[in-house]
Amino acid sequence: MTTAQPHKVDQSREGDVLILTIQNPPVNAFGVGVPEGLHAGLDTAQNDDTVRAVVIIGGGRTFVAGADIRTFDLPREQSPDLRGIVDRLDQFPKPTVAAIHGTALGGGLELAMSCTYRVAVPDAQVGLPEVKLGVLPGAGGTQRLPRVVGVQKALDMMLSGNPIKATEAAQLGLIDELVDGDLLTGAVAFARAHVDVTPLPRVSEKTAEGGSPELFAAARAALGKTHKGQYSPGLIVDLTETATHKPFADGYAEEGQKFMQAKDSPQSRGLRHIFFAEREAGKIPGLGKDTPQTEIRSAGIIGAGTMGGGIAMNFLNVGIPVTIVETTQEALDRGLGVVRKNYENTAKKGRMTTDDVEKRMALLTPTLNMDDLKDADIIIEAVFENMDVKKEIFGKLDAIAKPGAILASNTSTLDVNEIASATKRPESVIGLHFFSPANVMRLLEIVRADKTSDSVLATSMALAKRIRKVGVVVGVCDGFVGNRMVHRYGDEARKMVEEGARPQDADAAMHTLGLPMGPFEMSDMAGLDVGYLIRQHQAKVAGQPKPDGWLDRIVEQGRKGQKTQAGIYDYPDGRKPVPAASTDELLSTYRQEKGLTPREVGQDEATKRLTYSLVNEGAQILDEGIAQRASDIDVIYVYGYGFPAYRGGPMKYADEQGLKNVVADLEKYGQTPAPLLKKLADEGKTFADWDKEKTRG
Ligand code: T1G
Repeated sequence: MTTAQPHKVDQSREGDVLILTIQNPPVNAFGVGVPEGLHAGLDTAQNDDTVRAVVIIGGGRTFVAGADIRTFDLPREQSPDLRGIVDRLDQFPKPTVAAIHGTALGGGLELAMSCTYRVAVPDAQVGLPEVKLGVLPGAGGTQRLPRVVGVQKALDMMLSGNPIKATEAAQLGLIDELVDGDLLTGAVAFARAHVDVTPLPRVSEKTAEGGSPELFAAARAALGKTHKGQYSPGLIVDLTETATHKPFADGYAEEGQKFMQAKDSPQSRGLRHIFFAEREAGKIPGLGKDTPQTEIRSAGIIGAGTMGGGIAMNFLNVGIPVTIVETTQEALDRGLGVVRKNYENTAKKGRMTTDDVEKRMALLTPTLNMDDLKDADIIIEAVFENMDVKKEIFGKLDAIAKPGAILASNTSTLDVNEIASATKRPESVIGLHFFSPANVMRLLEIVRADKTSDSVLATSMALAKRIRKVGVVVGVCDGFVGNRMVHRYGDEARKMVEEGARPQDADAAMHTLGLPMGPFEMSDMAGLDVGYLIRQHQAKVAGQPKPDGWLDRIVEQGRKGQKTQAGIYDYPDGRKPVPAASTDELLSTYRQEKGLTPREVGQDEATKRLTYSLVNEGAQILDEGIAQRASDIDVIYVYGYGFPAYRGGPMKYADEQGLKNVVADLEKYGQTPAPLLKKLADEGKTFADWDKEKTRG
């Protein structure tokens, strides 16, 4: 008989076993109502002598996926008391069995580790991902995990934040039994088989094996590289070390304090912001689950260059066959060769088998004939950035593609409305802007053209998730969102150098902020000639004089960037940028000729000018409706341009600095604040406020 509790835990009986089923969809986060329901269940178990064991299981698709992240900023007394439950289970007088399917993550695994036993279905996953939210396991995880799986494995799991499969967890002793067949049946049988065990085994009474001063020193040393600029990883190492030489209670108390410190850090706020922003980005007002979608069973790609090949890999990786078109056999062979080589490199690193490589390559069909795309459910054009060429291709596709096929362009800046005008089916045309390398970068800008149908948009969003991309809907304008903002950022960086900064000063400022590359390292990597040709073309079209900026002069010296081993920087080893004397000389001559008096540009000024140029353009983009949310812009910058997730993205970073301060600094350094930014600052609001008001409609 099941008695549904006013809380989020149902109680039922299987003979002498009490079953507590957590019902908090969609992922059984340990939210308000869950601890209360578990306490009610444990009271039943404690006060009823006919109950000899307890099974705790998740309702729906998973066990507990962790503490409810939305409650982190609640006052302590309103926050669900996970530690209270964990403490009670740790000392519970009757055997308790956590029955795991789906995921047991964070507080979910901590809950399970405080039970007497843990059983799981083989495809379940367990882990402590708290570091990805800028915190640390706060309900005993740093003290229990090392006591179960040993110090090194515990550090690997807590610092990577990645889950392990239940099969591996069983080998490590973290899972006591794998259940083939029905989980609940298996868990009840396991509980029954252990009702007479005394004393009950308790994880908190084990010892954490395998620690050593060298191991912890190495773990700390690695953090500078693996978790640059982050706060909670160091605390995780400290607490793991504590678990090796202090009593459980002491380590547990220390963990509680350190968790509260980490939870209130700007880095945790940034990482939690991105966690939810990524999920919000997938929601499009007006598009619900009932929006019809096309089933994508096959894809066609036009162009087997770096982008076309990389895009193809995303489909092959999830088993979607791809027909790839080129104009010459040589280009086809080269393109397929690159795809194969990428997979073989992955196989060499042990991340896939040679059999996997062959399976993926077997799904890739090369052809010189565009007619072979006639049955594809989606066709992605990935040729070079020329409108005439793209329109010609889309005109041909219009005649070849089957009715209802999605016709997508991978353009990074061009007008998707104009591309769509080359077809008689503009409702089927959309932009899918992949970021290079397309098989690695997770961001996918989904460019909604004026006539793109809801069904094509919904299908594209679902496809993004299926091919493991983070899809963000953007509107049509030059550069959409990411590249439009980066153009402004590049303008400001070039202006700073005109005023006296060295390129490496601008790049260093961004490194300090946590970006892997600054504006000039990025330009050198992309190729300086790309921007050069755009500037020359734009000046010609506008009837303006030929541009003669310092960067134009560098290109005219034949220094096109990393690809020519010389650009703004020199590349003696082919990859690592080294400040170039020739750039210093060119700048000195340039400034003399232009009558520019160089001045020192400090790091604080450089950071503000560069970061706020992104924020300012982002505010303008929001105002024009090109992006749906400020948090969407954050997702674009974190996943597409390496903005540190622990800063939350440029717009979140601006909120943290205070928009009034951002406006003051923009004006101080000669940039005009965008009207929306100015308005929010004047009203004492944040971009987050704007998002809330906007989504409230
Ligand atoms: N809290 C609140 N909401 C959550 C949540 C969580 N822990 N996990 C997911 N959601 C929401 C999510 O926002 C989305 O909402 C919906 O559930 C589906 O999620 C003390 C402090 C479990 C692998 O970090 O990794 O425990 O958009 O789209 O792709 O030590 O969710 O539908 O409104 O991601 O199937 C540790 C985070 C917390 C796990 C499922 N746990 N979640 O993936 O669905 S900190 C985590 C995930 C902690 C303790 C500490 C994934 C998933 P909406 P989804 P999915």
